[in-house]
Amino acid sequence: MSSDNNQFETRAIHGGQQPDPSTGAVMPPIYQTSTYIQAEPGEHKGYEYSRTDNPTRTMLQNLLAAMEGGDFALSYSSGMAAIDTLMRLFNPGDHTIVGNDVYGGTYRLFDKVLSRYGLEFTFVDISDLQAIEAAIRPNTKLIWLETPTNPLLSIADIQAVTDMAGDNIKVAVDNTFASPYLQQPLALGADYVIHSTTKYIGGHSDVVGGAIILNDEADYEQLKFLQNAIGAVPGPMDCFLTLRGAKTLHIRMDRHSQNALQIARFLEDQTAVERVYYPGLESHPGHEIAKKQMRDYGGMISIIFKDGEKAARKFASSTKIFALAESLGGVESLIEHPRIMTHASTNDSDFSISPALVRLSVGIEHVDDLLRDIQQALASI
Ligand code: P1T
Repeated sequence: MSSDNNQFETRAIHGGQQPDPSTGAVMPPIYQTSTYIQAEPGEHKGYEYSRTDNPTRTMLQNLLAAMEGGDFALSYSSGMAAIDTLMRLFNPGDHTIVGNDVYGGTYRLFDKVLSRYGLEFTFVDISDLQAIEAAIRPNTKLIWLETPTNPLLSIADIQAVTDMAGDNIKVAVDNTFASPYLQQPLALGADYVIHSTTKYIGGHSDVVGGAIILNDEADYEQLKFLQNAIGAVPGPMDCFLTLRGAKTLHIRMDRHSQNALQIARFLEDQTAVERVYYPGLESHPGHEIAKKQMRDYGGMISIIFKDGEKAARKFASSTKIFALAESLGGVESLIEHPRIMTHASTNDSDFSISPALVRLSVGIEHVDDLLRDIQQALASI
């Protein structure tokens, strides 16, 4: 898979895929079966039971590995299931350094669930290399980066962090906001890439899923064991939908990025807006690092309103094309209020989200229509 030397666009369409050998079907069949016939006990064609393996899932996993330039990929029933399974590589007493701006569900899983099983977490600003280094303890086993972060779009220098982590500390990158088209963490030294494939990879807001991509064979074997032992696997129909969506990732990401940059520049000039978070803006503190490690800057923007929560809520309720809904990364534009919606689980922490903040997932509609929608919503506040 990583020996596939084709460009990303070709790998996104053909990576790890072959026409179905029995029928010649060019598109992956949906193997809607839970079990497989055996000639004799233990004698089968590589598939025994669909929690363990399913051919549609195998094709999705092959594609995801090819897209991230990794040797192995594993698919899960959600991004959270992928994250939970990855964390089971670690043992009670192991310490993880995590960004203090991460998806609210990731914070909730680490702080409210996994900490009960003896895993230790320290939350730091991952755009600050010294802060990460200062948090390292003798029992630190993992550094967990989301970059760009959700929802503040902070940027971690992946290469600098993996260099600092050395051989004894693993580095995981949640690459959901960037997608494998815009950023390839394994090539920058990361050990694990995690995705909520619900987002840009699926791309059409019609399926929930997750993935882990990696190069280390021993870790892969352990994760494959855990995938079967825990059972948080996607069904064949969900694998098919994700596969179908993934093939157009590159052209969608180009348009998401173009639209978002234009909208971020427009928002920067608006008097109602105090601050715009978008790594493609020269004013963004992580812009130079983003430029170095990303192909483009993606479709996610956050904004702080000068008039606080009231203005943020009114704006989020007034758009007509941007739909007020959780999630991101689909072809359609979405808007949400993280403090009330996706990040409510951090409200009791030191890094709760400002009530004046609204997050946009900029879709691939015509940018003039999106700008007009934003203008009329600004006029309403
Ligand atoms: O929703 P799920 O597929 O389980 O993925 C969880 C997840 C993991 N990592 C990141 C960076 C994410 O943004 C998410 C999910 N995020 C949202 C639903 C959201 O609206 O931010």
